[in-house]
Amino acid sequence: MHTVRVTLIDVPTERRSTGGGASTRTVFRTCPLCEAGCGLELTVTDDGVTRIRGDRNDVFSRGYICPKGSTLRQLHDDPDRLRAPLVRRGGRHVEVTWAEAFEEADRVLSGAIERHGRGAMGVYVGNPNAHNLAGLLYLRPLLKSLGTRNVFTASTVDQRPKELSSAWMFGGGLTIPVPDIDRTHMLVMLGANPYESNGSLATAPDWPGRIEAMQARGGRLVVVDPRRTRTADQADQHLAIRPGTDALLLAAVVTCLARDGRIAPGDAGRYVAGLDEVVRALAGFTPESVSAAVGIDARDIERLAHEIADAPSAAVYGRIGTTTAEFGTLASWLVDVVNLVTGNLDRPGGAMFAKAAAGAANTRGRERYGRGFNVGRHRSRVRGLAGSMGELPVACMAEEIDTPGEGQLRAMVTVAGNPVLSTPNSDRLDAAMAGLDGYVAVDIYLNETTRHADVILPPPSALQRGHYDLALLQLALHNVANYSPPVLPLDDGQPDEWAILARLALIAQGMGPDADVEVVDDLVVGALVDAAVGDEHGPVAGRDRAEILEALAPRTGPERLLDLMLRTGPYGDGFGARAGQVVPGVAPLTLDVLLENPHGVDLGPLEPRLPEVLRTESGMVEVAAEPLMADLARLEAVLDRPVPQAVLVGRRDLRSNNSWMHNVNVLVKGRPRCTLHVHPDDASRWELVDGGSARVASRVGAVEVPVEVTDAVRPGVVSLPHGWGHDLDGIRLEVARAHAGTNSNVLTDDQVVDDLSGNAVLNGIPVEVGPVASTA
Ligand SMILES: Nc1nc2c(c(=O)[nH]1)N[C@H]1C(S)=C(S)[C@@H](COP(=O)(O)OP(=O)(O)OC[C@H]3O[C@@H](n4cnc5c(=O)[nH]c(N)nc54)[C@H](O)[C@@H]3O)O[C@H]1N2
Ligand SMILES: Nc1nc2c(c(=O)[nH]1)N[C@H]1C(S)=C(S)[C@@H](COP(=O)(O)OP(=O)(O)OC[C@H]3O[C@@H](n4cnc5c(=O)[nH]c(N)nc54)[C@H](O)[C@@H]3O)O[C@H]1N2
Ligand code: SF4
Ligand SMILES: [Mo]
Repeated sequence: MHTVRVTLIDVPTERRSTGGGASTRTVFRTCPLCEAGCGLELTVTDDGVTRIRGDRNDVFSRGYICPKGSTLRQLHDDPDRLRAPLVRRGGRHVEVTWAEAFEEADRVLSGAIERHGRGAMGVYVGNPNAHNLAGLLYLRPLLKSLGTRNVFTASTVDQRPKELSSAWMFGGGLTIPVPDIDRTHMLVMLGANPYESNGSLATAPDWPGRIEAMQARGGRLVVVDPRRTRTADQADQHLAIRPGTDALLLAAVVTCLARDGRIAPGDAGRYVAGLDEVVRALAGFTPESVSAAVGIDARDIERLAHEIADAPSAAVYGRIGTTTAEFGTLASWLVDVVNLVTGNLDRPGGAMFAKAAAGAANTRGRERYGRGFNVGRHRSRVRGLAGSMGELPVACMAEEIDTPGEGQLRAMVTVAGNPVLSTPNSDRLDAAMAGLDGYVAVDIYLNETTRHADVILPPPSALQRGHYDLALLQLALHNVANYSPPVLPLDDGQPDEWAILARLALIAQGMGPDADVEVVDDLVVGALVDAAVGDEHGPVAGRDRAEILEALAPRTGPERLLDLMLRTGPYGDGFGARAGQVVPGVAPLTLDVLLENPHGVDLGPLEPRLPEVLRTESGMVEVAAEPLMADLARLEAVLDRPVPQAVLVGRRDLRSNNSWMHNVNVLVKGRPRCTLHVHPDDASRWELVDGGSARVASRVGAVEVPVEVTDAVRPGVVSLPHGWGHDLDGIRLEVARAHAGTNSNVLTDDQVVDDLSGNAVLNGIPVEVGPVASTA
């Protein structure tokens, strides 16, 4: 069978030395494991990668690295990482050749399409796709070829609320303002713990260093979190909010400022429509009226409001604790409203928009104006949940599979996802997936989800592919561009991940397992070139398609697409159209320019982008977008709702990464990390002891977990991390199994979502907690 390889390009600046027969080279690449995007320096010998440390010369990370960064080597060497495809035979997964695997994938997918129709096909796309050019660029042809609307992604257990509020306000789902930490005088952080997570929806390496530098300049950090996290420990003030109530807090901040006549949007105000309407609509949410519900003294709310308004600059930033919540979209919106009314939107030191070198919708087409944005054009079959951005909320995936009837989901494709551990009511989803009529997984592990697959197609390891943070650099705190070529070659016969996706697309189109994947690649690049030459505002408007394609040759695969996007991007060479430098000292960008700069290219600090960044119909920041305003009634209704005995929230640990890095021994050794944090007062009330076990039950499930008594969690709140529970049959994760932990998503409720976005509510889950009933 014909396999395709991305041409390995030698880094011109890499150092090579030869001694004792073994050649040693030093290469640089961006870490793809989390959103921080740190530069790594790798030592590579004939035996493979022998050392990984932070790249001191990286233009963005300057040597910073976390304990996960150096484990790219352990991940590559992990004996459990799949190197050959698996198919299920007689209930067991066995290794087969790539040709056999694609034939089986064809039987499974074409068979399911024939038996049940395309409407019965479903797809789940997981988080690592956001860090992978293959996923970002070649999933679309696969989804199109499958011809189904049952598309689910990890976005709806994550940031969908922020994408929606941004799309309504600014006209683009990734047009998300990021906190300008490096220049701000005050950072207010809600539901984020970058000392563990390394930051999210705001790309920057070394949050701890940046925050501490801000404080050393005299800046203040305020952390709003029901737990006293490591980030909160560093804060000048910690407000231990009641889970799920950030929208109330932020609404009260706005009202407090309005009462004091301090609504002052500054320069951004010129481009804002509907601010008065918003201020009026929030008037009922006062520090006094929300105080009991949010669990924060009204005076502290007033003080917070005044401090933000008084600071020479301030940036309010919200993350997982605010988005995976009942009012996730309102909270996401109100974060930006507070930034706006205090004059901090789009100014240095406030919340600003990155200008990415490649792939950003807010640098394409006509400046300022766009088409507007809607949700709910497509609704889920069983519950009628609103879809958005071409996807349905993953909280309804299980019911779409296990509820019979016309349109029932009967076959699945998952790509880099582990929804059995990462989405709500996992037991239900686990059972549902076991009942599928066909399932093809693209994944590096036989894990809790892929154990249900008929075929598992493993892509190469991260060290065997090129890397460019196409998505995350759109949210960077400083404009940079950095491409890393593959460090190690592909194994014999191993298709690259993009080629796996392309081949599945051909299979889904009914073209069989042997069709030429280059056809898909050519279609993808052709469509992008057409869009570029058809963009009358772009640098290659009206140019000849063949000429552009010729200029991109002989590259193929993701690198060809990236070169195109860089060259037609805001700093690109425009294929000759842009001769002068956009950024002083930086040559107009092409992929070759990035290859010549293995430590990255510095494109400068963020600059104000209003109004050109907008793509709204009106050309204004639509702060009073109708769906947001309409949802305020739902928020008002919770003001006097009774408080449950206890609510569950999550947490992250620096040495973990969602569900899939627990098979790396250096990360899981030591004390167990999957414990239930319980406040001492609650522990005595519920008869729990440190080191003992607790039973935690929610509407949908119950678990038994080890207890860690700590005053770092607010009374009435318990915390359990997600991504654990590696004790299921049929998985191949030896290290993880020995540190199995408990799956917190057995407790989260698939029926409770943020109504506006359909995003799962993973924090603030009502639970009952008690001792484990002693057995004989
Ligand atoms: N080490 C590590 N790093 C990671 C990941 C990982 O699993 N491990 N995952 C990556 C991914 S996919 C993401 S999306 C990012 C997430 O990045 P972050 O959002 O920084 O992640 P968390 O550490 O979960 O922080 C969420 C915080 O919200 C708090 N919280 C819970 N409920 C509420 C609430 O109602 N209100 C408020 N104000 N706070 C609340 C929690 O106590 C927690 O401290 O991290 C990324 N980085
Ligand atoms: N209770 C609770 N649940 C949560 C969260 C929470 O805070 N609390 N956080 C949510 C968030 S923010 C997220 S993003 C989701 C994540 O949800 P998912 O994306 O479903 O889960 P991951 O654990 O990231 O699983 C990634 C999968 O990709 C595979 N993989 C890793 N690298 C590659 C690769 O290069 N190619 C391919 N093809 N596969 C690869 C891994 O083996 C694993 O199966 O979890 C969510 N779930
Ligand atoms: S912070 Fe994130 S990007 Fe940086 S080394 Fe750690 S895992 Fe990699
Ligand atoms: Mo995430």
